[in-house]
Amino acid sequence: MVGIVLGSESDLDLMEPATAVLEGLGISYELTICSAHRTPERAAEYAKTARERGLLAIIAGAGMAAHLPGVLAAYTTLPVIGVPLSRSPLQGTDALYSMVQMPPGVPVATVAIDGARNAAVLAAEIIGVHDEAVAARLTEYRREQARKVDQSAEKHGRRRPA
Ligand code: RP5
Repeated sequence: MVGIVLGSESDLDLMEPATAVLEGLGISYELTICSAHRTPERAAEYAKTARERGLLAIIAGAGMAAHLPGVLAAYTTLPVIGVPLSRSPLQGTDALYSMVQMPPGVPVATVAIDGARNAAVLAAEIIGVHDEAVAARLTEYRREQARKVDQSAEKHGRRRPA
């Protein structure tokens, strides 16, 4: 199971792509809203109990001074994937720097700004190291992407003689 944690209800729309990917890959998840600044104790408790609750990875999305993934990472040795969200006048660069610049020894695997989809794929890849069924579904997911690109090439590709 994957844990998805959002810093605020206002982050929901930007994080839904992660749930869609996990559902498509047949991976169960739990989603909660928990703030590193407004509910710091619950954030710590969430991370401290994550492993015993059966989580294999945590995806944390937040904007602005986005300390949520870093705080979760401080309290667990599960992999934490951070999604910096474009919820600020700085359009997510603030959250990106906050997540990607973790101190040595406590990493947050940071994806692109608003990269919830890739966060879910990365979580699936982590699970797929030991779960062959998930690895097989990821292979099919890649094939499907390739098919779409090939279809686009067929539809829009052109050669214009001089
Ligand atoms: C962050 O501050 C949240 O993750 C959100 O992206 C941003 C704004 O939160 P709200 O004021 O909308 O609750 O902590």
